[in-house]
Amino acid sequence: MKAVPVDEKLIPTSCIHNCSGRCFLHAHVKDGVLVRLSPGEQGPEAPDCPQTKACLRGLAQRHWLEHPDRLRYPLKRIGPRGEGRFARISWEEALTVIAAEMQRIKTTYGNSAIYLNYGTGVYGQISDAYVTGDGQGALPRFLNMFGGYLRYYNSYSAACYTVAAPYTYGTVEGQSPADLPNAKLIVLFADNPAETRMGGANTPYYLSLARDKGAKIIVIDPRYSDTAASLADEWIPVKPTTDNALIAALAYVLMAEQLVDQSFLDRYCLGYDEEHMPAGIPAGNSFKSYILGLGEDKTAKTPAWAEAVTGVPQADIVRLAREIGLTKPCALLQGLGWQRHAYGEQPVRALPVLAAMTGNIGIKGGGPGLRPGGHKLLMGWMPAGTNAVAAQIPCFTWTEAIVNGKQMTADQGVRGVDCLGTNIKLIWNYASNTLINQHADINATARILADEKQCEFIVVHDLFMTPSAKFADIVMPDVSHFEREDIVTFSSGIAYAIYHQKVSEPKFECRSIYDICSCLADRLGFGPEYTEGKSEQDWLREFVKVAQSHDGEFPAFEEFRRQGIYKQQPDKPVIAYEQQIREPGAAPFATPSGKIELFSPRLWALKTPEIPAVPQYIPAWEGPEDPLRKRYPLQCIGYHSKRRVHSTFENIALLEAVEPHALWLNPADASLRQLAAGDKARVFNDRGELIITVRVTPRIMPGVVAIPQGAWWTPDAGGIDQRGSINTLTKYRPTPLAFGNPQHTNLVEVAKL
Ligand SMILES: Nc1nc2c(c(=O)[nH]1)N[C@H]1C(S)=C(S)[C@@H](COP(=O)(O)OP(=O)(O)OC[C@H]3O[C@@H](n4cnc5c(=O)[nH]c(N)nc54)[C@H](O)[C@@H]3O)O[C@H]1N2
Ligand SMILES: Nc1nc2c(c(=O)[nH]1)N[C@H]1C(S)=C(S)[C@@H](COP(=O)(O)OP(=O)(O)OC[C@H]3O[C@@H](n4cnc5c(=O)[nH]c(N)nc54)[C@H](O)[C@@H]3O)O[C@H]1N2
Ligand SMILES: [Mo]
Repeated sequence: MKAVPVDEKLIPTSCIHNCSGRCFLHAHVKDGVLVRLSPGEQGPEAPDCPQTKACLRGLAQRHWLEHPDRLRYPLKRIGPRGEGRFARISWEEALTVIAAEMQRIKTTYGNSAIYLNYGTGVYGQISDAYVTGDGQGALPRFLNMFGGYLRYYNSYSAACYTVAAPYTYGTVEGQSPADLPNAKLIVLFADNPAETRMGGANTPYYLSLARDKGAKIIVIDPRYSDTAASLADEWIPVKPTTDNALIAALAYVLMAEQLVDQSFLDRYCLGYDEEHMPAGIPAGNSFKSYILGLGEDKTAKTPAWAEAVTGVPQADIVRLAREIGLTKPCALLQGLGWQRHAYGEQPVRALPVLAAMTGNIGIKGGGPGLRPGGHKLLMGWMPAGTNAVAAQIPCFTWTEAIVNGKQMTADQGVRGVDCLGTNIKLIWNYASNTLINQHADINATARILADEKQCEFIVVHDLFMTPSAKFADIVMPDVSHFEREDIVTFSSGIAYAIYHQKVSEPKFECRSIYDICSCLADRLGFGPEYTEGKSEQDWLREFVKVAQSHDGEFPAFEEFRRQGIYKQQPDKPVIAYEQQIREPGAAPFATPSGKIELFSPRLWALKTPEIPAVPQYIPAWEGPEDPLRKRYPLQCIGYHSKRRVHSTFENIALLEAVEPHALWLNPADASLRQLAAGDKARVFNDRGELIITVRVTPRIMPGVVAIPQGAWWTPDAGGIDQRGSINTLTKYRPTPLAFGNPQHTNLVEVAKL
């Protein structure tokens, strides 16, 4: 046990934010006050059962819990919506208004007009903000009992990934990160785990073990990311949105130099070459024909062709292809950065082709060219029952559903009904800054939200007066997870559950989501059904019983609560699609053909040029080939930085001191604009303008700039964002198949302020 002063109590707690981490922490509490956080004790570090590795953000959370700006009381809007003027009200008044508005909107427009917005600020079996799977937790339970609500599907994280990858494999299976040390070569495309899969996800840990064992690591990214800087042997910069051209040329070289595992392709894949196409498809449509220029575009995807598109020198492309073709096993990993683009579906399906061409699928040290996966721990949830509203929209399209929901159909991604039939009239925005800050095209969104005739009622439940909270009609102050109990689980190389005890008493008049939903349920006439007379801890006891029923070693409730963490130590790492490769007859892939569909008949049937049946390079709007570059010559990408979790922790000054928010700009682009490090610059396009400090660095390729996503939009009187929120510049244009968010595809100009 840790040595602590006698007057300090150690209480198990966690980090429950959306960083792909979920770390176990100890709260050091003195006289009821949190004095510091330290990494929770978890026994020795071991590759088959690694520790969750708390980061600076997690350890700095005292500054967040005790922040002077914490919301204290319920508030109601007193000025025009979005202006940010509020008056304190009582909970009585807040709950009365919310209940009345819910009733009014239900009666006037029906339950489908009530939208629970995407949010990821809180994870937990009771208080989860992100509506996953069948949509469980306290808030969905409440809304279902009220008659249902309009749900979203997809995420802002991985829309293209989760929609496109199953067209190739039928399912989405990732290889355990614990298997990475078996690889001889690891190539990361648009993947920055050193910043985005730290903590419990542990990918940097396994990458460093792999490197220690002699594996070569290559990073493909327009930025020399922290992953490239800290873990890689080589960095290959590529122009954003052009990875498909790079992969096509890699495939071309593999073909030209006979580095292709033809027997793997013949045995397991559909549509690699003309000999393995489904019946009825005209010649020239296989992947190989596309690469060799025998298809419709009559363009061979040679390294010279790809150099012009991607900016990667042809010699580097040839060398990389040889390395991938000759080094086995090779793990090809994709991040989510390249699918948050105009045609984000395309790279997702392209990397698996390389994995198949090199026979790396289903083997140790290799992998399917997807993202890391692993084990899952089953835990009970606060049951939500069923949602009487069948309609679902892609989470990115909610602004469209405010304006044009009545007409939205499958063409706009609507599922469950033929036509949505109503516009969104009420938004419940819980633990989310996606109402404005994290959604695309902030200025357009602000105009939509400001119109009270469109969306008639907005409630925000948060800890701070975020840019989103400023658009609320009623703001409710939440307790943080340090002020309530819950269980949070995480799946990665290992699966684990953390019990976070209450560390300090709720501040001011802050109330949890369960508390609020219970009070509202009372007012709306289903209080007893909602709570079943149970406290939060009563529910948690039930959830643990579920975990115990799946895992005989799961500890008793009291022990789990006292310990704070339970880890399932896996027997062995998951090797994705191992069975399908070992027993092809007995275990087909879950695609219609049972094969790995490099050519997808289902996509072919869509007959949409923007959704080809084999993954292709499609020049992006606002990509390097868009004529708009004459006016806005720089590609502006976002990325998820270690500084924040999205917009959460934006207000912790200590973290800002560690990594100040800044625009990455190559020295060549800086000197063209007479900009020096530390200067303030304007970044703008037709959608908006922001002011940001410039970081002049060769860590970003010329022609590309980067802004870490998540800074809080802070418009001045003229609408110019003074802080540098990248969504001031991003575009609302859903991707063609997944209706995903292309928030990394933007053209801008930068100028000295
Ligand atoms: N341009 C651009 N935009 C992006 C992205 C990008 O890469 N580029 N990434 C997208 C992705 S992948 C995602 S997942 C989304 C994330 O977007 P969001 O899910 O909106 O995540 P956050 O911005 O962290 O907002 C979480 C909110 O929860 C609040 N919160 C934290 N703890 C609590 C709590 O205990 N109770 C309550 N009630 N509130 C709490 C925080 O104060 C914050 O306002 O952003 C997307 N937006
Ligand atoms: N510290 C921290 N960790 C996080 C989060 C956070 O906010 N903060 N958010 C979590 C969440 S919800 C998510 S979804 C994940 C996302 O995590 P990631 O999958 O890592 O996503 P990004 O940071 O958007 O992009 C990864 C990399 O892709 C690069 N990139 C952008 N465009 C392109 C391109 O066209 N081609 C190539 N080759 N590279 C490109 C970017 O420069 C970046 O380095 O991170 C999670 N982890
Ligand atoms: Mo995400």
